[in-house]
Parts: sequence; structure tokens; C-alpha cells
Amino acid sequence: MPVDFSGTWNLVSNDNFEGYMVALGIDFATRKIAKMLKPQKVIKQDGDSFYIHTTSTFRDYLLEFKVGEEFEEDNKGLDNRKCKSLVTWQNDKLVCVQTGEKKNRGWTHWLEGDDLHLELRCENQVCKQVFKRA
Ligand code: YOG
Repeated sequence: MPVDFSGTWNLVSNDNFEGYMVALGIDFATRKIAKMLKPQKVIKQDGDSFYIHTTSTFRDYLLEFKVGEEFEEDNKGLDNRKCKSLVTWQNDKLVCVQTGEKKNRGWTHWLEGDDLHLELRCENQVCKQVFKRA
């Protein structure tokens, strides 16, 4: 059985989100609000087609893609930088490379027990998030 990330997931831990936001150039006032948030992710997966809606009381972000097909990402409401994104499978991990102005930008999702894990990377910063099923 292939991995299925589908579900509604609530953030339970968020290590070095501050460092990740600084690397993205997010201003102090926005970071102060953002680090208080407990975002929820709604993921709908149909084979290699993904819908990932990250929501919070402050901003929300919708990403839709197919694994293996490069797309333009606008990061609207986040750092607003455009990049070219490509998501691939590395075994059971979903790996996104976001090519653009920022070096080493991307993320990786995987399941561990009942938890959804997310590593967010930008330049030399790594943010580690864990989500539990709502
Ligand atoms: O997830 O790319 O699941 O898109 C990263 C926030 C905070 C806004 C959130 C809103 C980066 C202010 C998306 C938080 C910080 C701070 C809730 C992570 C930028 C701005 C939206 C992400 C992938 C993988 C799918």
C-alpha cells in the first residue's frame, strides 16, 4: 500500500520556526504573530495528486500539485517570492525542492506512527513540525 497523507492534521510542535522565518526574510512583527499560531493542515491525496491547505487564524496557504510535475509557486501570504517547485517521492517521503532566490529551499513530509512530520528548509535553517490527526 502506498503512503496516504490524507486527513486533517493539527500542529503539535514547531522547532526553529523562528530561524526558518528569518531565513525567508519575514519581518519581526509578522514573525511575532506567526509563531503564536497553531496551523492546521487539510491534505487530500489521490495517488500522486495533492491538495495541501495550511490554515490558521492569521493567514492560510493552498498548494495543489502532482508528484513529478514542476510548477510555479507564488508563496502568496508567506514570503510572496515566486519559485519553481518540484515534488518527488523518496521512498515514502514526499520531497519538495523550491528553486528560486533562496538557496536550499524546500520541504519534506513523512508519516511516523500516527503523526505527520514536516521539515521546512531555507538556506541554513531547518524547521521541524509535527502534526497529529484532528
Ligand atoms: O507547507 O509550505 O505542507 O504548502 C510556512 C510559513 C504564517 C504567515 C507555512 C502563516 C512560512 C506569516 C506553509 C502560517 C513563514 C509567516 C499558516 C508551509 C512565512 C510567513 C499558513 C508549507 C507545505 C507542506 C505546503
